[in-house]
Amino acid sequence: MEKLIITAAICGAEVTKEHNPAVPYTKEEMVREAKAAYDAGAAVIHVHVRWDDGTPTQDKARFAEILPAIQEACPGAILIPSTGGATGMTPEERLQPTELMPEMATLDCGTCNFGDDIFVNDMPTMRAFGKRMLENGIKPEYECFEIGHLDTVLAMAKKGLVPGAPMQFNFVLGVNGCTPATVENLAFLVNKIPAGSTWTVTGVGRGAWPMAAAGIIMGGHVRVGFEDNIYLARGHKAASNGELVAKVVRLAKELGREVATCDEAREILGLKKH
Ligand code: KMH
Ligand code: ZN
Repeated sequence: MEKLIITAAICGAEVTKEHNPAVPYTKEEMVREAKAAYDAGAAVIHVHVRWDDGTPTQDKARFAEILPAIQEACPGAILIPSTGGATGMTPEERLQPTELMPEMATLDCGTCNFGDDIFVNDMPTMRAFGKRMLENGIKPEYECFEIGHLDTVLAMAKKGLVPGAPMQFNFVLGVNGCTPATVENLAFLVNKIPAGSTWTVTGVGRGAWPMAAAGIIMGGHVRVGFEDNIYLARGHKAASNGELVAKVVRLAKELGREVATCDEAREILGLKKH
């Protein structure tokens, strides 16, 4: 089986220090959490940024300050800035990190409920994001929260509206109001992706560890991190993103799957050598 790529989603836009005091807001905290995840075995860091008070932002200058600092602390790591941002942000606001020409960025594949909010990714938004990524040579990570999201982006790829093969999907399962984090749902999605694609699974909340185990044994890749889950085990909050990544490494070892280095992850994802 291909080696396992571990992604750390170190802060997200929704989780706060009130949920877990280790959630990073400042540049220093972001670097600390990224490095802890990298040192533990993460090859990919999914990056949202916040202002120092914790407010989520897609500000280009804030990304321009934090992405290089993370890269310096984590040589060779693949950084995937978010274009999802937080619910309620405009498409223009969300697209800002793509102006920095990252090698990858997320592309969210459809509108969905998101807890009490609605995460809007209508067709004009998706076409604009696809166009930007084609123009700027950015490989998208296609975020699918619902089964219909996958069909939508596959149809867009066929029409050349978003970058095509080899495609990287992230199945985010267990968001309140979206597809539940079950092995059955994950298998359904995985069976629909084109040959030669790669996929990652993200289990949200209590779905985190069952989905991590499923991703490992099904030959996919795994994302963990405070964006998705703050617990190392039931009732036990993680002290860092590094602890969450270290648990994936332990699970992989127990289940006989080797963990990919950054260089190996680049090769698996079809990215340039660093
Ligand atoms: N914060 C969520 C509303 C992404 O990074 O592209 C969207 C999100 C997805 O986190
Ligand atoms: Zn995200």
